[in-house]
Amino acid sequence: MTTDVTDTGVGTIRSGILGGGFMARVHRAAVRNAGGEVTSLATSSLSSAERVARSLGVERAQSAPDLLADPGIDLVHVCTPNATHAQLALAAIAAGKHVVCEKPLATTPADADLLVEAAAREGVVGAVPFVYRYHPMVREARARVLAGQAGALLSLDCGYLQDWMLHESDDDWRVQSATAGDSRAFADIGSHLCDLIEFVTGERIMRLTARTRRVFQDRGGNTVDTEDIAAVLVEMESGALGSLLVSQMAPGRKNALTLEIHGSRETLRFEQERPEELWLGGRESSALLLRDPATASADSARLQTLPAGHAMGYQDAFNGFMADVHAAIAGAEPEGLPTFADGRRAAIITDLVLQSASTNSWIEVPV
Ligand code: SOE
Repeated sequence: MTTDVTDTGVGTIRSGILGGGFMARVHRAAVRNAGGEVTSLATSSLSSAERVARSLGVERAQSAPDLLADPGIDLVHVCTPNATHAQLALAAIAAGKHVVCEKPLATTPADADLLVEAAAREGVVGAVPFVYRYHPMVREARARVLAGQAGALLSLDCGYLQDWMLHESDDDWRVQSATAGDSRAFADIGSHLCDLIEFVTGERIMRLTARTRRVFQDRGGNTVDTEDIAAVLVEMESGALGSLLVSQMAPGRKNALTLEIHGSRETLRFEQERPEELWLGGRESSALLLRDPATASADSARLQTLPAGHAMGYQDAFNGFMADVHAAIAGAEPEGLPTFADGRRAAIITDLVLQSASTNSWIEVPV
């Protein structure tokens, strides 16, 4: 179920996308699904913007300054290399635009602070696509934990594994801190994992310790100064202990986010590559809960746009996120929308992971 913003007097929300890679394609599809329009796109050059706009069916290619200044654009999507996120999002807010900024929201906590403050000051919606919150079975897990069905939180066994940076030739702007920020793997995907842990458990990470590994020192002539792998231990508010393994060099793991939560009554396990399922482990028996609107909790049911047995996936989760962004612009307060405050939280945790790795110590995480 999506909120039809045209019924709320806001009219059709018109988006402009900064960036032309994979995420630009995903954002465009989600905007259209939400009833919005992508009217403009900008990349690093007008010629490439024209090519990408044509391929995505976007009516106009503009320069980034022209797009940001365009009075016909309501919502700006920042889908550019990490190190440019903060400045572009701040410029969009200054122009009175709502903003969806790809993670990491900013490469430093200080810049993330500026963005949270600017969005609040200008009264615009600022959202970060922690879209795994929008898988219906993640909402089922959250509903069970918050209702006490899992019992007291004891421990967590989580990971986010990919393999697309495995080869030396897989280098791109992400391998260097000048364009990616000081963290790569953890900022890119560890941020999703920490957001999901706190979202599903309803608890904050209180302290952590981390080790990071950089496999290549050099890729294709570029010095690599960002990590490929991070191993993190966390302690939650309840005292529960968790292990997180984040790697972009795990052969065969394409986008394997796994969240396993051990409660005193039941274990819940969600695997992003099997998003229709939630495994419920018990001392006497276990079960595999399959997505079904007929038996869903309220917060999960509202995200279910397909009947049971018709698999919903990654783009559906992104669509659910974007529908909530449009609803928020229309004045609603959708449950679980990840905002710039959540993006700042991720920037803080990422910074502390690097600090812990460099000092080989446990570090307190501010609430
Ligand atoms: C690449 O690691 C990536 O596209 C991330 O940037 C996304 O946030 C994640 O959802 C999928 O993988």
